[in-house]
Amino acid sequence: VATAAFQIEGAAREGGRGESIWDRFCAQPGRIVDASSGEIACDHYHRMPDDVALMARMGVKNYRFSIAWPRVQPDGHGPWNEAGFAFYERLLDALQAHGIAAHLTLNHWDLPQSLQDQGGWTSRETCGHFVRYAQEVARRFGHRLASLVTHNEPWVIAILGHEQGIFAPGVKARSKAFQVSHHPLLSHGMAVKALRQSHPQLSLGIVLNLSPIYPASASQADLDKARLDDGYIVRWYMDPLFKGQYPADVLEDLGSDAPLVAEEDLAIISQPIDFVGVNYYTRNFSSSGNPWDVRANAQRVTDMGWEVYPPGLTELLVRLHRDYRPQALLVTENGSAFVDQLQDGLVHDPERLDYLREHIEACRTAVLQGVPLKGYFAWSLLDNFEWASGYSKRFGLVYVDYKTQARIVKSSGHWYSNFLMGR
Ligand code: IFM
Repeated sequence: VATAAFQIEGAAREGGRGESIWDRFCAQPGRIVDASSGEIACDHYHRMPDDVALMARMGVKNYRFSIAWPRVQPDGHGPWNEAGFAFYERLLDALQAHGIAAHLTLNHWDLPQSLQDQGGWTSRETCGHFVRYAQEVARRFGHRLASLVTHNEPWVIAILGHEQGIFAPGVKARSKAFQVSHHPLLSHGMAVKALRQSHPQLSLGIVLNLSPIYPASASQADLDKARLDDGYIVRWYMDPLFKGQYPADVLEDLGSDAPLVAEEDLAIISQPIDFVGVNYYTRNFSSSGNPWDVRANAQRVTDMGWEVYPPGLTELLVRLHRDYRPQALLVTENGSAFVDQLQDGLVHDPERLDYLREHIEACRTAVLQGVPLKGYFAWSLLDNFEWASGYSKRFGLVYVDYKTQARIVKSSGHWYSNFLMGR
């Protein structure tokens, strides 16, 4: 199962944690649909031992979580916060005691606000700060990790955070967005280079949100648009990582909004990595006219309005293997939001159960086609803070009653647990 720090931890002002860009963003009126924040979230900071014990009871053997950078280095460049590191040390101890492997993500979006004040991901200097943070985390915890991920979904940081402005830091500037898309990739390469020296045994990768893109019709204009959108979503990230170049069609389309890329950058970005993490939720359609209307025709959609389309996962994995030959692929997130009702102490969620089962089946199909798929993480262990949607969307295998913080395993969670235990 997978989670992320800002979405579950809470304790935003405890233990010396610094402010993150998401704390600042949530405090701005109108940013989060239910006007909520990560202040308390699932209170995982205080309930961590119980949450880990729950995972263990569910038969979970691999846990993907992230470190809140401002918890361990409040301003992103100055002193380390020992109380922050102590929390993650306790988490690793608890996981180890239960025989659960730890998969750590360094950046799941909660950049220290003070780095944002100096330009955040638009600034090349943030890359240097990120590498020092990566090195310190690896120095303390590297020997205890099954894998380490540099960044989660750089597309989201760039596009939702800096082009559309609907995620933190809420910037709306296309020229900045593509500079931002470059810096997490660059800092990924820089961190991998440094960690290879210090921790040659550590399994290193990056996590991308990827979808297959379908043309809305067979018209040439829609086919062309789908190809370009594939460039923006898939190739813009995979090509520099595996081919050491940005895709020419996207660069041309970007024109003056293309990022400044120093001569050595692409060689740094394309460091060999041990795996690519794929976050898959749905497929997308592209049309030269109105881009998203076509999805209204989908038969099955989740509470996010995303189509349920398991074959898209097989198709994506097969294509990534064919075009890029990564050493290994992991599905680092896959899951669905549905409206859940807690009734008589139970949550019956057949749609989420079907979603899970069908996507795991889609993974199996990919493996049978020769894809080196080495793992699958369900998103998410718990209902949690779903960014701009606040607490209005529930992705958990475990229901969280936010009034009492009670955890109730949903029927999908029971099904998954049986699956994990081979029952
Ligand atoms: O909740 C998010 C997660 O933080 C990143 N990937 C997508 C999930 C669902 O929107």
